[in-house]
Amino acid sequence: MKAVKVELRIIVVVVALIVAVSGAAKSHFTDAAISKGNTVTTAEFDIAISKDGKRFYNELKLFDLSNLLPGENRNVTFLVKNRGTVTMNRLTLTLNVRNYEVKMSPAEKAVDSTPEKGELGKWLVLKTISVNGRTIPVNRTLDELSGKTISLPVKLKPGEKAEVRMTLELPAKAGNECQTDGIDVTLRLDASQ
Ligand SMILES: [Ca+2]
Ligand SMILES: [Ca+2]
Repeated sequence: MKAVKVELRIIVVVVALIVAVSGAAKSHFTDAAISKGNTVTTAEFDIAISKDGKRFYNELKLFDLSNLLPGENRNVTFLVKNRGTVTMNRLTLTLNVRNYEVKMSPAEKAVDSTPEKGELGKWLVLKTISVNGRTIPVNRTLDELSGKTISLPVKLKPGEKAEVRMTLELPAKAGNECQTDGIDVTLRLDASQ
């Protein structure tokens, strides 16, 4: 009985092989359609800044204001550009301010008890921000604004630019404690869809 069973298995295997070989040998017309090179990519979001509108950068120093006097106004103007492929519907500006003492002048020493800490940011006011001539009042000191986000009234389509003007004022009542003081300002522009 055992020997018969083994023989039967062999026969089954041989039949299966014959079917497979005959299937491959059978010829007929065939055809196929192929689509290659299909891709999905994401859009590019790229905001850049410039001083003169000729070349735009991801990182650029924009201003160096010196010898500011109480009662004086100064403007800082720069351009922002959408270098990406998607409209930027929201644009914000964030200032980060670090105060420092350039030196302690004799008149300043009399009223300033903190030679390691500058006071200019406590006095210097960002009066307004204008975007393409549209002005929004701010009227906050740089210390008050530090770390806060200001929305800019503009939308930028791909390739579009906008001119931003910030008007800074050192009020006339600013006293000797901010003589020969300095601030280091980091401006950050954030764009979103
Ligand atoms: Ca001080
Ligand atoms: Ca000071």
